[in-house]
Amino acid sequence: MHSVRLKAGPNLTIPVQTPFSMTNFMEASRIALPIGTALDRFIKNNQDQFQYATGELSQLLRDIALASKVVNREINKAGLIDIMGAMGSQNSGGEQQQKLDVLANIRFTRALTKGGEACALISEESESYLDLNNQGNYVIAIDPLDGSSNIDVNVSIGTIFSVYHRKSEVGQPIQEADILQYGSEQVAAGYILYGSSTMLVYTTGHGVNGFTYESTLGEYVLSHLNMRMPEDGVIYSINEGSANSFSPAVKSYLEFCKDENYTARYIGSLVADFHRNLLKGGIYIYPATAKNPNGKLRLMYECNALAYLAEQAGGKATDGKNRILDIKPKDLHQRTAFYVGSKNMVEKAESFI
Ligand code: FDP
Repeated sequence: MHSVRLKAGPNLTIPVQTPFSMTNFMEASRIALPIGTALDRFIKNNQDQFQYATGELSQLLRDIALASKVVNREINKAGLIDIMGAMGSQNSGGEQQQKLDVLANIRFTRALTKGGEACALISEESESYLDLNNQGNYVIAIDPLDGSSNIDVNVSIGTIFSVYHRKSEVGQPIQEADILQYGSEQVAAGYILYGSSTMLVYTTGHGVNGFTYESTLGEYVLSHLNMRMPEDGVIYSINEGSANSFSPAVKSYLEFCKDENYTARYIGSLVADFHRNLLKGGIYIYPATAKNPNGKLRLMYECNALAYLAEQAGGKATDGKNRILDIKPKDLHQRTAFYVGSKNMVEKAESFI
């Protein structure tokens, strides 16, 4: 033990005992500790699992990761500069656009345009799809910033993305068949959760892996290898404020949850509610309501990606009856009821519908 003297005021010094050997040991272990596998290396090491031109998908994922780092930086500055609050404009669904929604849309669009791998971009923020580059092989559907109502109050928000391989030949104009694909045709999907830490979670159809953003390194580092959603759980997430307009079946399922003493958790940010249920087990439900008779959530850039991730992690996703990934989209901004989470919980909920 060493003793050092700290100045506590103009004339006062306080002796402090510092365990130097312990400090040195901790510092040495920190330095010796491996950082872990960075996202780039992980993508590269697993390229051969992917059926198409592997380098392109890797580049796409890197573009998304890079844009998410910029968005993450802006979100972290949200209280300091004028990027909170409404833009005064509306998105494709007639909802108020927040400044950060618009900013995130610009960042992801720019990254995907410059990357060159994407030929078209479907976004919650744009009425029709964006024709990016006829040479690109991939169609991306994205909700650049999900959970808008939580932006101004420092609560977790997210980005959700789906990746499809185009059907038409490269160089030809984009066709409707390139855009309106089944969720089951996704070749990759994922989300970024801007929470107490920022995480990127994705799948290319070979399980689900999660990466935590190490801000001092500017890298996503593998933190959750081969994520599995528990088959059962005790958490149910639903906006019960709308319960008056739920169907009798949904109401009875909620009674069942209460009889079972389940725990209610509803952040109101789909990505955050999904992520918690992925780790702990649980069910997220957004059913049809009087206000949203077809459900509120968007099939193409919210539900499909999460349904793919859920299934890849051993969970389940339906609209109450049908597998989400088997719903044929007729419209870019189509809505659906959404039941997603632990397999047994989703099946139990379905038995009420
Ligand atoms: P938001 O409208 O705030 O963007 O995707 C839409 C979404 O959030 C989900 O993230 C969230 O789970 C849900 O809507 C919340 O809707 P309610 O406020 O109707 O519960």
